[in-house]
Amino acid sequence: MVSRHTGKGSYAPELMKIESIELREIQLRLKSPFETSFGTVQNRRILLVEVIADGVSGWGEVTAGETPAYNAETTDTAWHVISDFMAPCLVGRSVAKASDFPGLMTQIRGHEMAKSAIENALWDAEAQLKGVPLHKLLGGTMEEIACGVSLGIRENPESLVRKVEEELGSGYQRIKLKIKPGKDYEFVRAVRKAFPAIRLSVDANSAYRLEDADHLKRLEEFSLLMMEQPLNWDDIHAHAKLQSQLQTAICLDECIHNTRHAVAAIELKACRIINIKLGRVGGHTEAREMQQACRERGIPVWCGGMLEAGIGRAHNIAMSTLAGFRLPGDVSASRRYWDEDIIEPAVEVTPQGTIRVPQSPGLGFAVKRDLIDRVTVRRNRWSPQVDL
Ligand code: OSB
Ligand code: MG
Repeated sequence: MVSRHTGKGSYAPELMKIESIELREIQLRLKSPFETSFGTVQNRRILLVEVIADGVSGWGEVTAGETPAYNAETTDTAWHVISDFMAPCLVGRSVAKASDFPGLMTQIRGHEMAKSAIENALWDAEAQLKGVPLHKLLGGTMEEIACGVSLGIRENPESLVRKVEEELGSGYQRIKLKIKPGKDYEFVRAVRKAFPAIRLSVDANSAYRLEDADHLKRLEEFSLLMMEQPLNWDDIHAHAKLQSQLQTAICLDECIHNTRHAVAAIELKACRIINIKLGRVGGHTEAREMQQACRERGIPVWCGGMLEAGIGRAHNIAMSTLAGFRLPGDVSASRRYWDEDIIEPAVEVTPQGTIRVPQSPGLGFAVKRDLIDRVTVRRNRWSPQVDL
């Protein structure tokens, strides 16, 4: 029955039945290769989850990489755990709300990116059933979010400076440079010299060791807004030791998988800023709790990116409207990455470097099924066994 849910305000807090789950892999090529300290990617293998709940279709995106270089998950590990452990036990069940989802997953350790795709699809469905935009259902208060860009490692400082100039021309409010040993100091120096007043940060994706502290300290002369995840992907303790030696704020990304990690890092003084990624923390419920915990402790957060297609991007926009998101995120226009995005309209950025939050129910973007069908390379669908 769809009718009992339709119309703003008329929704009774009944159960939402998960009628079917469809998982598919799509392949999309980035407009240009993206290089980080752990490797280069151009051909993306992205999993999409479509949940049908009470006749409404909700979408989520798995933000895992193709290799386990950023974190332990990959496109294929997510395919495996969703197919073999998550979808079969969910389909046919009812939940009162999307935020009940983590409670159903307590027997599955880790695999946050796989969980996040399903949970976020349920959030999209719930918002549509209630007739409200997703950001409102989450409790978001901003109608426009601030955007920055993350720039991959480049051949030489000159080409990086040209790229920064182009992005600033589009209005972006903060520039983040990917760095690694040998491609750091000269690159940051060139950008800072060309643009003395911009908000500038760096992201090392775990490329340095604590012994590199003196080297990292040399970057302090560039007045960076933050230094993101310089040390090991799972080492909060080492970051605390480094933070005590730096004036520049450390921002943790890879280390933080849940609110407990965030609170530990804050109390240990391992960082002064946290990057929240929906996939890395397991979905909207955990992300909302984490931003709140950070807000209560005076730690600003911002929304990170994982080279998402439109569905992941739309979820990032909704999350970024929560009050704790006080710094520009890595949420940027679809056209920076894709010739054609899988949603419409594509995500666009204003000349002021902001994204206006859509106001229609759910994600607020239409999913381009024809395009998605064309780029799908495998799919699987679960619906309840019919008792005869
Ligand atoms: O560390 O933020 C990161 C991309 C892949 C893996 C890790 C990261 C990134 C980015 C890209 O920085 C941000 C974006 O999607 O625009
Ligand atoms: Mg990062």
